Amino acid sequence: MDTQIDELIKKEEKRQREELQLIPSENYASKNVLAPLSSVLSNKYSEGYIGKRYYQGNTYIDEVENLAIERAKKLFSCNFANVQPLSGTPANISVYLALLKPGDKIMSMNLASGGHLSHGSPVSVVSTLFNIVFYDVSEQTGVLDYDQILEQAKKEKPQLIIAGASAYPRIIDFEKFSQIAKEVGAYLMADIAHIAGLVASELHPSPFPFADVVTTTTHKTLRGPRGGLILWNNQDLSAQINKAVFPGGVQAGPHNNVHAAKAVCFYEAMQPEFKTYTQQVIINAKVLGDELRTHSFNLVSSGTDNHLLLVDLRNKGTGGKTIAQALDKAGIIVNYNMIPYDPSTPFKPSGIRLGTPAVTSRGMVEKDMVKIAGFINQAVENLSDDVELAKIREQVINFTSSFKVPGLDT
Ligand code: DSN
Repeated sequence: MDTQIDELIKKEEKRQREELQLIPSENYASKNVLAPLSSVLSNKYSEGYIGKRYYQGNTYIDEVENLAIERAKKLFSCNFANVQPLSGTPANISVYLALLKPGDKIMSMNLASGGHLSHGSPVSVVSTLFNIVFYDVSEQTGVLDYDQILEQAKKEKPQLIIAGASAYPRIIDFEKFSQIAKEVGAYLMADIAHIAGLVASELHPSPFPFADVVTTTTHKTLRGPRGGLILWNNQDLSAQINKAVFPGGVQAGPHNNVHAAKAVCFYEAMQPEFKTYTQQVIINAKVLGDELRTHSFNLVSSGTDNHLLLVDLRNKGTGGKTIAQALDKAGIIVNYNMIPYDPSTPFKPSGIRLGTPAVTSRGMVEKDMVKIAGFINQAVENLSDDVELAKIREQVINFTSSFKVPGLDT
């Protein structure tokens, strides 16, 4: 045994057990999802696709990948799936390479409005390959304005429109996006990485049949292993999408252990208990948001329809980074984040982003959200007082100790 690594894993287990995990893109995978990740499936090379590998010995690897594909298609009600993307960004880049030529125009959500780096941020390779234009949420409401997006699309004439976000707390209307894309002759890609679990439970409208291609990760609200996934309906797109993933250059040898864990995750997401879970995720986010508002925290868009909250901290007189760091000292894990039209920079943004997928996986319900909002408020009121923050941390550890940790205890 590598005692150094073993010790670090134990420390991380303790951290995940004791602290409040409120990063909206994180979750606790079950033991059944975690088990295949450390299996012998990790030993095998299998470049290529089922029945068409560049390596021998892939009989069972093919069966694993086929099971993952069939379950993904069933879960999201679509015709085709590629389960090989290593994560969300490789999935997104594969789709761009499949559908576009270098220099084509992508219209996507601005990072500050809730978009994602891989949607064409200037710091991403995507912006060097393609011409990027961003749409924003309304400055007044913090919500997408579809009329304004249509006008912009007519003017910009993009070849691809991306609907999807990393920090948008409201329902995304994929049907409206598809009307806009059709009107300007663009493909529509939906990136549902954050909301995949809600879509799988029919608690957020599905991007099908509206989007040409859907990408997601499997480890956020879907509660699977770290990984990506591409879904689509039109067979005419199959060759180009699969070719972009491999051998097109985004990645080579697939991670077969992760395919198996994805298959388990898709199975789990089809069970009635998963819908009960995702319903509670949404209820918890609403309650947490309402409680934070009673402590005079301002929420972008004034609330949430999904699993996440974006807090505009400008009335607190302190930036998101300082607050996220103070909350960390108090055992409350969130991330600092830009807010729409943020007057500050991505390194010192004016917001924090938090969500309820992980705490709900631990069995927390409405009354626990009231408690969590109280801890957050207490910590923010004692930002520079390390002694007080340490006392809050003790209370947090005492609070979390009565909740089991999926993957460790259950
Ligand atoms: N890191 C993911 C998130 O937190 O939303 C996106 O890459």
